[in-house]
Amino acid sequence: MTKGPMAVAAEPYPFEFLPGSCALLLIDLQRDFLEPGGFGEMLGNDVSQLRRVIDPNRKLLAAWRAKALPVMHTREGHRPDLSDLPPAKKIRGGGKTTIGDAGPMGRILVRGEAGHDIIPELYPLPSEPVIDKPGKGAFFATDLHAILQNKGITQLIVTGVTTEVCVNTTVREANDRGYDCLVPEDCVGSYFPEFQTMGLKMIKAQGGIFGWVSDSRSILAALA
Ligand code: TIU
Repeated sequence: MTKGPMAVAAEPYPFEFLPGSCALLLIDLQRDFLEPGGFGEMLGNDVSQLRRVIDPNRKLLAAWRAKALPVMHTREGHRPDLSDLPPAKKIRGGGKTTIGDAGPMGRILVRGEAGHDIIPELYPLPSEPVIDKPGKGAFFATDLHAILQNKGITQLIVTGVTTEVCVNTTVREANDRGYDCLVPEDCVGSYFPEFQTMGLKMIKAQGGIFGWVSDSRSILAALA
């Protein structure tokens, strides 16, 4: 396929980029997942696997802001009274310390706590909607779909963590709701290198069954 002027080099084929209809959606770039001493590390995960996404996301975010294009952020977490925390999610894993308990940066994945908030490097501007979601997908039990529809958005650049969990779930939910999703591989991260690879392959397989995979450099080039 030929590459048009607003096409982003991507797999499995170029992504026809419509900047006015395309939001940058940053998934769960929260302190508890990315920072040393947070919940992610407490579970035994290597946070350096996630921290490499910070710089590419910062560049993409700066470009979106410079062009006044729509930016949205999500956070995974629950109400302080845990009324939106499914009991199954609370006890999954059988750990001593679980969601809602006191953790290294406040109560784990509870809204309003330090660890639940977005890392300072990628902190939202007051004008950028922040979607607080109780699940892995950003569409479940949130107003994201309504906000996107009201803004006339049909395409999403989905970045953040983790590739195979909240990024993949959100891309699948978005796909079923009619959005075209592009995932820049340097802007998404997994604690597990094999899941990073397979999580991206699953999106772009079978002719782009869930969407497209590219990188921040190709998106910035199309935007320039
Ligand atoms: N945001 C997100 O992906 N939540 C997770 O729990 N991810 C894990 O990989 N555990």
